[in-house]
Amino acid sequence: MSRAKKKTAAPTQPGTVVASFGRQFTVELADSTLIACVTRGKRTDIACGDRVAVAMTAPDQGVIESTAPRASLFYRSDIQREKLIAANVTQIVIVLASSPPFHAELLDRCLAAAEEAGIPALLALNKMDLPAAAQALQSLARYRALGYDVLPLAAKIDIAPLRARLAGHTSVLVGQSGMGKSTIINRLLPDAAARVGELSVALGGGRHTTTHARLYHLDAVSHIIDSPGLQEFGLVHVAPEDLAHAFIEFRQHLGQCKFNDCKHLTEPGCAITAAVERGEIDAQRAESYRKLVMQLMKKAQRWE
Ligand SMILES: Nc1nc2c(ncn2[C@@H]2O[C@H](COP(=O)(O)OP(=O)(O)OP(=O)(O)O)[C@@H](O)[C@H]2O)c(=O)[nH]1
Ligand SMILES: [Mg+2]
Ligand SMILES: [Zn+2]
Repeated sequence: MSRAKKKTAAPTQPGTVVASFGRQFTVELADSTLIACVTRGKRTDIACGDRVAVAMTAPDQGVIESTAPRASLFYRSDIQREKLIAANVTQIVIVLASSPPFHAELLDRCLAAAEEAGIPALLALNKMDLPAAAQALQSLARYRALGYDVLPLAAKIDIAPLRARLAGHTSVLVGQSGMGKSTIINRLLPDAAARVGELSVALGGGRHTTTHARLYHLDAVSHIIDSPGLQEFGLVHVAPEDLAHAFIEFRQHLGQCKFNDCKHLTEPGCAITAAVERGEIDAQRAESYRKLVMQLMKKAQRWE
């Protein structure tokens, strides 16, 4: 038997991360108590929705000792670093709006990330009460044609259509700033008081914007995470061949290019380019894919 005394680990309690502020986290214990937590070392790879073990250091403070294996992880990555958005979600709700206009390229990136993570996505087109709504809905026809679920919504007027789609899920709301994510939270949970982007006297005329992810409970089996508005969405963690697969309409054409390692950029004999030319793949979607691949290749050059 070893003579070295085994260090006894501090007793821990299981909990769920319900808010993440960079290196600080709020963990909810089984009895609903909220604990302000830091991590061991300088770990930052913990996300809202993670199930963790907490060692208490004070009645309302603790240290996250470990995280449980995740059923899913939704994240983005740029050249410098990875940004974890939410863990263990079963549905990604991409919130779009008729006004301000949404960026189709960002939508394509969110969808590719959802495909890559194996998490189903729902496209919620919010602010259907505004005049620009009809045109915005029309612009989503091509996503519908691909099989993506599009839900027209006016969160301010009636949240019921979305509520029905959240039952039994842990959902994360993602999208650009100002699309109405926090408004959705407030309509679902009037007590949540999530800050929404109304003009604020306190902010000297500035707008409230969500600065960190937060998990809310809708009922015992349905949960929803609000997240800060996305300004960028890199996918440099995804290999080029997986990226092509994440654009679902590419799949049926893959393996048919002249070159085995075709990246579907300007290579001759590319089956994706041919499908775009025949009108079978939307040119804008192909362009979204190409921009992602070019970003990836830039990264590869850096590290080689
Ligand atoms: N007309 C209309 N306005 C809405 C609707 N839903 C939200 N808004 C408005 O859109 C603005 C932005 O709403 P937020 O909920 O703060 O948007 P957000 O997506 O949380 O924005 P970030 O936190 O910055 O990412 C606010 O002024 C809301 O009142 C809607 O259904 N119709
Ligand atoms: Mg918000
Ligand atoms: Zn190709």
